[in-house]
Amino acid sequence: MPFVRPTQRTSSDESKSSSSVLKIVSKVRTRLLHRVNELTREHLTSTSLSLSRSRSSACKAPGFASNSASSFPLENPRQQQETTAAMAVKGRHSRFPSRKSFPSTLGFTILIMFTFLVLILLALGILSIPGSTSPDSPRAHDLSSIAHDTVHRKSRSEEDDGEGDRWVEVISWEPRAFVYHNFLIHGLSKDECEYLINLGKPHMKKSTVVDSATGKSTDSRVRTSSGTFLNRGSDKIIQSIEKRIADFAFIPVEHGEGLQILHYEVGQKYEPHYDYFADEFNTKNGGQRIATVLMYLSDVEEGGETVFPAAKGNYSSVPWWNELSECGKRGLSLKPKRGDALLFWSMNPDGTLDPSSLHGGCPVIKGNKWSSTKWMRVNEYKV
Ligand SMILES: O=C(O)CCC(=O)C(=O)O
Repeated sequence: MPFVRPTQRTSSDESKSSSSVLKIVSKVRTRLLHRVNELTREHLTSTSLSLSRSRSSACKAPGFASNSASSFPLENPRQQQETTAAMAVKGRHSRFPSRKSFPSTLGFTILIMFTFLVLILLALGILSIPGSTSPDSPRAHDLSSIAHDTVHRKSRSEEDDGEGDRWVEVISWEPRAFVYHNFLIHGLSKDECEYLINLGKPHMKKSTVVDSATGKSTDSRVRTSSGTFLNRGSDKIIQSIEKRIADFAFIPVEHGEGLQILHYEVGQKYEPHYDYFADEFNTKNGGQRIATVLMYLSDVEEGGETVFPAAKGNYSSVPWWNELSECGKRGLSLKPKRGDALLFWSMNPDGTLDPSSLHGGCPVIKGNKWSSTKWMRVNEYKV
């Protein structure tokens, strides 16, 4: 399958389309003005014609011809009467609008012009239909409101001894990214974070990346963490976490690769990359990677943020901006928080790859970072 990146809409495309809209608007305006002028001229002509006709018939005795250019010689009064009657009939079918029809034609033209103007203002976003947007709804890509755009769930402490509320937060629409706070149970009697760390710890190896030319895993300075994979569904706790991930992402458990446990020490990182593949070899089983759920198994004192350098929006407006490292300030970033899960999509709803899903793990500056990644495929991933 050829690797094709979808084209992005640029600001020059936008200015081209708005200049063509303006051209159309000015053309229509000129034509409408021209039509109004034409109607006005026709009205004046028909008014002066009927005025001159009524003046001549009022001033002249029957049987006398006028010298004016609009009159004609008449043989006798009877002939004149017939001719006047014929003119009256003809006048009713005249090409010119009658005095009565003129105001309605003009009114109709003005109405059309007004409707057209309203439509243009709506299309350009200068006008909006009342009730279609609320004054409280945030504008696209406005990230300042995200901290409290949440769906609250039953508190963990009410159902078991976990910590904190469970709630979902939208952190970005390009890429589509959501945080599920307190996704993993990390309470006194049950701690899924600790459980996953302990399962992975004895098997940690230097992490690898996929070589896009060969499709094979290779060692790289781009990714300096260590990690290991856990088999899908290998025990009850893993099954329960995988079921929760499937519910969160609306992607069946069977589409998921095995959980990966990752450990970053001070200075270790994962440079910005895509989770989708650029080779055919890695998509044979399950197709392309569609979404990722990244679970934080530990807090990190400093650094270690997950950063999206190509995210659209004013990412410096996030409420946690001042807590971010230099690397974290290079895009939309999330600070690791024990128990939280980040879901983001590598593909758009239309099935194209989303280049705004570029992401990386910033170097840890102080402390340790433990996390677990679940990659999900478009189709069933056979294990
Ligand atoms: O650790 C992180 O924050 C990023 C990890 C990552 O990019 C991945 O696992 O694909």
